[in-house]
Amino acid sequence: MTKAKTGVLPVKGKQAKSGPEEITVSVGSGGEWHQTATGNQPSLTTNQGLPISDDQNSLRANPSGPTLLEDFILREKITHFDHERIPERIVHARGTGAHGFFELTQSLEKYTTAKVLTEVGEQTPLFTRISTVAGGSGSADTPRDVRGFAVKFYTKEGNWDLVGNNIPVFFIQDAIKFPDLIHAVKMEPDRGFPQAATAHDTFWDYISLTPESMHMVMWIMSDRTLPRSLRMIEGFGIHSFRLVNAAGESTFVKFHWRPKLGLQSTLWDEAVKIAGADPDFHRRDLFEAISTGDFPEWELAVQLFSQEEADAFPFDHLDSTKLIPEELVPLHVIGRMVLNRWPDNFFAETEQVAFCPSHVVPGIDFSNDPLLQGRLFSYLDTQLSRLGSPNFHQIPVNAPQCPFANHQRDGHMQMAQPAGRVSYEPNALAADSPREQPETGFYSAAVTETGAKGRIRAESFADHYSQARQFYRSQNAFEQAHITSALVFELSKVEHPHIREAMVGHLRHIEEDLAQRVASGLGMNELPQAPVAAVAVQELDTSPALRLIGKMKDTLEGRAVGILIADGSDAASIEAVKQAVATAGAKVQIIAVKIGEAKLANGSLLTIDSQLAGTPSVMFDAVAIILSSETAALLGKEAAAIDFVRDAFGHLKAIGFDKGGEALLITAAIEQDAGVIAIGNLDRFIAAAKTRQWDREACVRTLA
Ligand code: HDE
Repeated sequence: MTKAKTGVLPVKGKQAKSGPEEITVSVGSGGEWHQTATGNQPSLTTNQGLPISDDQNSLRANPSGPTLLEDFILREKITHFDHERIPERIVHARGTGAHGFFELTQSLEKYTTAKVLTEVGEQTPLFTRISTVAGGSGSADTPRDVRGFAVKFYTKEGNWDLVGNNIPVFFIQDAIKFPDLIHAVKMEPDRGFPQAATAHDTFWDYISLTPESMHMVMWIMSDRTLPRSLRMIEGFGIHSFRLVNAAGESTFVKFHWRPKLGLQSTLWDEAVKIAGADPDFHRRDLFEAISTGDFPEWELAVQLFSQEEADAFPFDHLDSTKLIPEELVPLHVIGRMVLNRWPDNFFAETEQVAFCPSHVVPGIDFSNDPLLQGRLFSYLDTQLSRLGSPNFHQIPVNAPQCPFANHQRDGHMQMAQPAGRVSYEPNALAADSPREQPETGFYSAAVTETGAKGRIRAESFADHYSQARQFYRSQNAFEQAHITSALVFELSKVEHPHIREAMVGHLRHIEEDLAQRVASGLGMNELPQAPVAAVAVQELDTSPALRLIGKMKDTLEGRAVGILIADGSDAASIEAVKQAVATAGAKVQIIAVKIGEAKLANGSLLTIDSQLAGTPSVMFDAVAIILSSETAALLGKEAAAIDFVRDAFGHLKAIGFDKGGEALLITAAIEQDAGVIAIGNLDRFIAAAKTRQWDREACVRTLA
């Protein structure tokens, strides 16, 4: 390399704090930049440790000649790059995760020997990954979809993986149906679309022929599948598990995660627009919350019940399409989870983390739920194919944080180097080799199994509509309208009329009015025939705990408010809104047509956080419009500004305004209802910002 020039580059921003103050840069004869190691910087090397003199130019026969095969440095670098990807997860490919801890506040000693559930005050490290189900790893964060909620506890007695979802029930009752369900929801195989969407023929064809999925269908058509933030979703272990105590007695348990910030969802139109404005909306939100020290937190709660109590339930708790209403078996909060550390490396941790429901600890055991039983096989198998080695437990994010030892040896990518000649047991040659622990080791609950073997679906699994009805009837009028409209939207995308008709037929068993509204939304003249139900639909008591709106908290904590301003805006008004929002625990962003600085009416300069064209109001929970009358007139001609306020209005958000802001609202034909508030009345604005203006909905869109 001929060095034409050598100089020193100042390093700007964040990097400068942790990294070197200056980087030495030399410019090669071809104009490319070289960064050369100084005394305290590490050498760039190959994977074999060979120092590299030039990482910008491959080895060529002469300045304009061919590249030589001999260039082992080029080949090593490119070969590694070619193998950078591993197979993405078959389901739940799109996800994000973080480290944190679980702290037990209530001992379950009466029920289990598991230390993680008995040692009050202990903090157990954990890694949590939250995902969508249907889309590929590059899909957007906000499609209508179930969210996976998987937690790996690194306990003193081995890893415990609680691999759940944000919905407490599932589509199917038996694991053997899972590949068909997933094939139906994923991209259609002949055309390769739609990505991350249930609104297509194969999904609804399968669902219409799978009545057991009707309860789950009610949940996925609700706004639960449109979360505002991953910090604002619940998590459920879904299946019944068993806790086993020191006397060997077992108790059934269901696990629930409840977000400290309460539940929040977006509206469908909003979720669709967020996907365009910021496909990483949820991932970014989690990253920003953790990196600014606003650590997401959930309570862990359990429902505990005996076999005798289960026998009296009007459903079978081993059926994953059923839930146990909180009103029937109350929730006991036993601890909290805090996510407080973002991974160093997305691939190494979030991508390579391998959850398996079969990872349990002594004192936790499985139930006979046939869906869970199938999962006990599936996850280990999928990790072998995804991570390519039976040694995937050695990857740091997967490795237990307690000592582990056995006689399993070798295999692809073995990282451990066990010494000695003994790799079997029993043995009398190595006194220090690992041995069984009859007292404290894992044991299964001693359950007696009787009955004839066969491919059988229990009769107690036959009721497919009662809990679907219970869920629908438990929702308020707004929630019911969203479910109904979601069904109309989804089925309107289905090309085959017989699938639409079959679905509306099922809905008749859930609620005649629901079926009627969906049929009318789909332009059907007559209600189709309902299919024969295997058993009569039961009238179960409604369960207010199943409502989403009921679980929203009256708070702005963890959320965001956007203030649209321009040159000439009033500094005091902006400051007052900023203060009030910050006091309420939310973030503020200042938006203007251009980034840089705005010159306010009093001559002061204000830094703009985001450009209007790239920051629609879907990014915020509420907005304030603070403008001079001149800039309001200019913005009235700006499509992005009109969309900003119209969308905020259409998405039922609070809108604060000053005199100039009001002029923009008038241009955008925004009616001043109870949620459109002069910012002179800041308390009212903040109170309205905490919620949605549900009553406005009837004025802005036609729901089914
Ligand atoms: Fe999964 N599921 N699943 N699943 N699942 C996977 O494992 C499977 C089910 C869930 O963030 C896969 O590592 C079968 C229910 C989550 O890494 C795979 C059945 C629930 C995640 C698999 C189910 C879940 C997965 C794909 C029917 C809620 C993401 C990649 C019996 C309780 C975990 C992988 C992560 C991932 C199989 C049903 C939750 C293929 C066979 C019910 C949160 O093994």
